[in-house]
Amino acid sequence: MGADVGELELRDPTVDLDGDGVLDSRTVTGSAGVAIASDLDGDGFADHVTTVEQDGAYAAWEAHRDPDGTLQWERTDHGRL
Ligand SMILES: [Ca+2]
Repeated sequence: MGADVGELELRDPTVDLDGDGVLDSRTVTGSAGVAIASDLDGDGFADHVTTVEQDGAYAAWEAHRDPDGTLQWERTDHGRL
């Protein structure tokens, strides 16, 4: 995960993270750790991602659009569990 990852399509969400009755989030497990991706505005693309790595390092990211339309991910939190 990084600021220039770009659009992350979110298919088949399995969790209703914000409790509005719409499935909006999905957990993905890989060799590096776990990522929770959420599409809270329902456009089919993730707008929030939280990662937890095998060593306990975590980071939260939010997607923002620059005035020219370029998608940037901003790290909003990080640390170690
Ligand atoms: Ca979205």
